[in-house]
Amino acid sequence: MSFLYKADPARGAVWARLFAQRAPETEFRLWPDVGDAREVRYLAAWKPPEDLNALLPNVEVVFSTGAGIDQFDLSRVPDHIPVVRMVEPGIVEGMVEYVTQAVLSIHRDIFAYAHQQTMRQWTELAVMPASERRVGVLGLGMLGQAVLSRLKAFGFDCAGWSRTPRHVDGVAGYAGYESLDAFLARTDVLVCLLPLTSATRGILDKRLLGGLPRGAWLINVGRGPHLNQYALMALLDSGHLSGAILDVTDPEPLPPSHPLWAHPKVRITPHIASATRPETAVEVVLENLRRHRAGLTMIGQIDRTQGY
Ligand code: NDP
Ligand code: OXD
Repeated sequence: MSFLYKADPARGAVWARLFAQRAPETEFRLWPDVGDAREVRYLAAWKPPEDLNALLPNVEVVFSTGAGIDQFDLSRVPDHIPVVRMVEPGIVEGMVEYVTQAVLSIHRDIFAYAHQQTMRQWTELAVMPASERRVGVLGLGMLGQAVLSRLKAFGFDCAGWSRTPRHVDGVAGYAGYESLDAFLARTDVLVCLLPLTSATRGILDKRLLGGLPRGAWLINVGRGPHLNQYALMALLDSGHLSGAILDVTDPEPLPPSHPLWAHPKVRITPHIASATRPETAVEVVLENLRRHRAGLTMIGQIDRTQGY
């Protein structure tokens, strides 16, 4: 029984070492060294090969090496094969760190001070109590919930929006499109942690961003295609929004001539908010292999009808 890994080769080498230590009975193969493809039962990939069915005819489970699954063309994965995304503590920790630093940088005026520094200016700005800063997270899943729990501990006034009602201690919950306007109207810092699906593509548009109070900020750590980048720039230029921190763009990377690169109110990072950590991810994958053999639902198994 073989397990094939098709993603970043340097990380793959770490997965290979961990598999050798933790599951020596499983033969671990690193793409493109597929070997006898008929022996491959499990595939872990950032993007599966396009001809998955023809290339790996005996695959029983396809794992995403990321938390998101939008990079998969699910129509090419036969219906009987379960698709499992990465639900593991390492990726959660990374996202909590990134969003916390982004919210705190906004909250403590780090961008305004960076601008002051370019002018050799030494001016104190008033500090707003965290309890008066309203943070709202789109997406109350694995990542949104963890981020909100940490931000709550700083005392921020927190809310979250999801498709179905979710409870997070101390966080105001909003569910469904009928509650979106009310959620936006109380949000000074909006964090997007939605999966990219047909329902959420382009959701961060003129209407949604325009529904935020004047002076609000956007942190997009979901996916680039959630955001209409031209609507964002128009709202930044009109002063409706104060700034944006974008870890994801469309496309990635943006072409050198793209106006977002040089926009004074935009900070860009190259999709590094979080990544699967092999040490913790391999444990979850091994648990999932056990569950699969026992006929149990796996951790992170997606609902194909929802696309996440
Ligand atoms: P989950 O699947 O655990 O959670 C998704 C959340 O979004 C759920 O609360 C879900 O609602 C909600 N949601 C989905 N569709 C809608 C909709 N149409 N309307 C309202 N709410 C909706 O995902 P994760 O938290 O694990 O990850 C979220 C995303 O973060 C990933 O898909 C990926 O795109 C991105 N990501 C980015 C990384 C980066 O480095 N920038 C790293 C890792 C992930 P409900 O609870 O009702 O199901
Ligand atoms: C992910 C990502 O989805 O890295 O895991 O973006």
